[in-house]
Amino acid sequence: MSFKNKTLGEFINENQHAFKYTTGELSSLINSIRLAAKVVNHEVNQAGLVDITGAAGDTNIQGEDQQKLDVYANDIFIRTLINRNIVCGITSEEEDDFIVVNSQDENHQNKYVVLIDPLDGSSNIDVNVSVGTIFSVYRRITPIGTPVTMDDFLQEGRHQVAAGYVIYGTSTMLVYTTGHGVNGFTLNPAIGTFYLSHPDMEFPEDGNIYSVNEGNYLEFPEGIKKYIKYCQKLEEDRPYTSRYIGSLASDFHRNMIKGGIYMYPKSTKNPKGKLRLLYECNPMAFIAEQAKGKASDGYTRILDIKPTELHQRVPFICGSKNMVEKAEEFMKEFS
Ligand code: P6P
Repeated sequence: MSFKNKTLGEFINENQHAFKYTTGELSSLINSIRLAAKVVNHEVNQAGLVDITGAAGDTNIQGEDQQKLDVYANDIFIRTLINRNIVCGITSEEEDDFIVVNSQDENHQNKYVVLIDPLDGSSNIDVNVSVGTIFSVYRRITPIGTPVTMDDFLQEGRHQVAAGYVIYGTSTMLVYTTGHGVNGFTLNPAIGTFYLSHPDMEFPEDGNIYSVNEGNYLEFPEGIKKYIKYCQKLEEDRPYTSRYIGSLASDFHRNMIKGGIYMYPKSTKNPKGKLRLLYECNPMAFIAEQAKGKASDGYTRILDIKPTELHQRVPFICGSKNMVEKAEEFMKEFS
């Protein structure tokens, strides 16, 4: 890593003006994510050595066995966000209900809510495969000075003011947008600093990688089945390559760099899909569109879906624009 690269802190300060609401709050918010990511990264990287892997012995509202690192990451991100006194509310995959943050001056002057999947893909932890953190930021819509309500969290994804993910992989990266493009920062662990390594990230308009759990093939909608067979068809620019890490941030990140499509369709096992709209699909869809990609549920733009509950699930198709549109064509033809 060349030290001539801009640091995350320098980048945030340089782009402060671009964030229409900021009075330095965005900087503090992204900096709190940065700090928490470094702390979680330290634990993830030594997961095999300390008693931090395996099940925590509890289940979350999704009915999923909480891994110890899930609980640890959740605690770190929530505590860091609260300590920075920027947010007025937090929703986490690991929390049944949203958290009302009573700002230190106790009069709810903070303007932002954060929705987070603190450790996505945690089932990969014990087998040393990359995992991620996904976050989404909105400006509250209820009156400042009052406790946040559910309405502050159930905004359409197009109202996000920032979104990003961290990948704890062969290197640790923070990728985020505030609505002015997508930029990627790589952690230099020797000095604990994130450096701008992937400026202005964009999805290639087309690609030849498709990511889907084909173990669920028989349960997929007909349109998805037809699209998968289209990807596998022997023709001049096919068959495509199938790549599926089982960690959304990692599959998304690879597709954004190389071109590709990620799909988590509905199935009989997951009649509304598996991925959560508020803290997985919306942030990834915001990033995708800012990177000239596309994200839908097969029919509707993800960012236009009106949420009705905190942990609701939606079918998710996301990636290179032409590939998503091809999949949507099959969904329309065979709906
Ligand atoms: P499956 C991880 O639990 C996750 O939410 C995404 O990160 C990942 O792409 C997907 O679920 C994996 O789910 O059912 O294929 O194991």
